[in-house]
Amino acid sequence: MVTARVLAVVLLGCVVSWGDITTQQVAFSGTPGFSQNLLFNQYNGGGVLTAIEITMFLQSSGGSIAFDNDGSAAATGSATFGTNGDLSSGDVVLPAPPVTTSTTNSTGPVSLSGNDGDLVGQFDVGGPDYALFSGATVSDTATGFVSAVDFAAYTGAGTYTVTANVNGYNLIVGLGGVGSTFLSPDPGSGYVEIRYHDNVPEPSAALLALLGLSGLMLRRRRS
Ligand SMILES: [Ca+2]
Ligand SMILES: [Ca+2]
Repeated sequence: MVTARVLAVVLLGCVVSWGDITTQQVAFSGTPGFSQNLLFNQYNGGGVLTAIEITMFLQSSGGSIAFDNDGSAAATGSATFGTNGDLSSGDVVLPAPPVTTSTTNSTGPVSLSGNDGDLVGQFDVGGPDYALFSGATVSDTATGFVSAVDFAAYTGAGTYTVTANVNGYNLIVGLGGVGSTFLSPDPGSGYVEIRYHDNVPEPSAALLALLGLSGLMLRRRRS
């Protein structure tokens, strides 16, 4: 009776499929303000796709923002700067909401004295009316899932292109009338990773287990 139950469980195993994940990772790099085409293989695993997961990893290092106050009054404020990353494709429909990444450096409070006598309208380095902030190495990761209605373009024996778009940004709060220069960080390294989750029936493994159990039962009957 017990062996019959075990046999039923193993038989069930023949029809239950095994989940599998296939991962592809393609790197990008460049100076912000770039779009880089990344080539991926379509899903050709012979199973049933259950999910398509798209991840963007963006890392930037360095960059800087500098201020020179040309006004006579002292000025205060703050700034953030870094890189923004997003994905686009003419071949496949990407996840919604979109997969976007953003690296952030923050200056914290910026306090500048009034113009210290340098030329107004000309960015001048140095003095108490000047400040420079350098960026660190910062990163961000975002993941999204493709809608099941859009799986068809991801399936087949060919390839498709996903474009990584990376741009520098800076956001200054306060510091009205203060001149600034911004140097975009180097994104350094980044990648887009696409993971296919599928269900692949594995009858051979279940069959082997079944055969082994049958052999065991036969041996027990003989003894
Ligand atoms: Ca000045
Ligand atoms: Ca100055």
